[in-house]
Amino acid sequence: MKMDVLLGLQWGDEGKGKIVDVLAPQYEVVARFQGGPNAGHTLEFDGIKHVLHQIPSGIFRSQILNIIGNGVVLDPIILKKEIEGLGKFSIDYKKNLVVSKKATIIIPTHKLLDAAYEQSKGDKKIGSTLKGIGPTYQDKIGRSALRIGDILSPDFKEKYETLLAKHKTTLFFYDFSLDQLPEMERQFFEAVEFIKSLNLIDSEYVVNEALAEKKKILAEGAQGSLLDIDFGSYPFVTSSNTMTAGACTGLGVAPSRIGEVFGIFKAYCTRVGSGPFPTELFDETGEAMRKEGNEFGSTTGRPRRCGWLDLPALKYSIMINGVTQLFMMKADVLNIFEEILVCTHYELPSEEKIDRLSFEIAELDVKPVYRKMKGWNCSLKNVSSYDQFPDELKDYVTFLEEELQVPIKLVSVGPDRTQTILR
Ligand code: 2SA
Ligand code: MG
Repeated sequence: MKMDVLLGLQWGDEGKGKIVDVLAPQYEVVARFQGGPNAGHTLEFDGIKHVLHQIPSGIFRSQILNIIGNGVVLDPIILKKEIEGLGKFSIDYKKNLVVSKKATIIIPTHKLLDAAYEQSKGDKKIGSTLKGIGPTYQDKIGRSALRIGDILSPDFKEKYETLLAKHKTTLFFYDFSLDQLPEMERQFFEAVEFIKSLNLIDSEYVVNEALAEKKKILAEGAQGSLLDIDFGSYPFVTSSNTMTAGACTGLGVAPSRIGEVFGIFKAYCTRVGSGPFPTELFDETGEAMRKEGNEFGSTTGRPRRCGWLDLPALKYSIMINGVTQLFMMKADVLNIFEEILVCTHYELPSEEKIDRLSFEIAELDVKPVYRKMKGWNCSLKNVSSYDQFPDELKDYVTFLEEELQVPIKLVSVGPDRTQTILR
């Protein structure tokens, strides 16, 4: 049996939460492999809207085992709050949620460091979610981080103090206030006690044993491929590998065990945080997209930057991830436009046209080259099959498929589970 992977192909917020929830009935295991509380996966069903940050999106289905894998950076305070927030759904989280002992812990000072680093960057700031993601991965790679398994050790407090002392030196250097720290620490240690009551496991064994038992596993990506630490628009990226390869290292699954790779993209583009965005719209069209798509960060509430679909970027993401099926989200947001633009190339200042994301591109002032298409400009509310799509939407889908050379198997026409059209 192979493990399928579901990823965002843009800058995050493509609608991964919704799709995991839609696909979940086909799976027995859903696993998160990277990122942490910076993620905001929104699910809507039965008139309820729920945002998950660290808990995998299979949690609302009682037959699914949800794994927080080793590649994740976990904030105990936020996890405790998230689990408490699930109270009203009668979910048996002790049975349906497990956490890798090898996941890395976000301690309170990681969040302060995130803020200190951002502040020091001034207008070059990354636009981090301030959840401590970068500093925690930094400690992981620097071999000084704490891991979930450490909370069970009698000398956890000592290990914590060692890391804290290191952080305090840096915070002192940045002249960053520690006023909030005592309250954050109180919450942290309370949450750590709570986490001890969860099912803490060696998830690589659970995942591989599940594969050997022919169980179906879905790896749920967070953020998007263009925020990948290696291939995103560095340094305006997150600190993990958000791509398919990250699912291997973040769960302990061999590359030969990867099955389908579902690539999720929005019918347009959004980005929250700083960094290059060639098709960004600064006019009323962008404003209309933000309003129609309710494009505000689900973790931080920040307004998302909006723009037309960027094919060179999408092709790049498909290439590095080995995408086998595409899922197009939020088609309905484009209902309002009479004309829809798709970026097929970038024009360099030298007037040369390219469609590659080269190392230099971030530094260059590239202009998007657009293909104009007629919009469908009508509601998709009553559409329940592909046959009922307006012709212009069908043209949009087939044009993208030809360009991307990967089948678009699903088109989402609204936030609810039911507003999902399979092809
Ligand atoms: P970080 O916090 O260190 O990972 O930030 C680094 C960059 O990664 C971006 N990033 C995200 N982009 C889109 N969505 C994300 N999740 C939330 C959401 C974000 C929110 O679902 O809406 O609520 O604002 C996410 N997480 C990280 C971030 O903007 C930085 O550009
Ligand atoms: Mg999101």
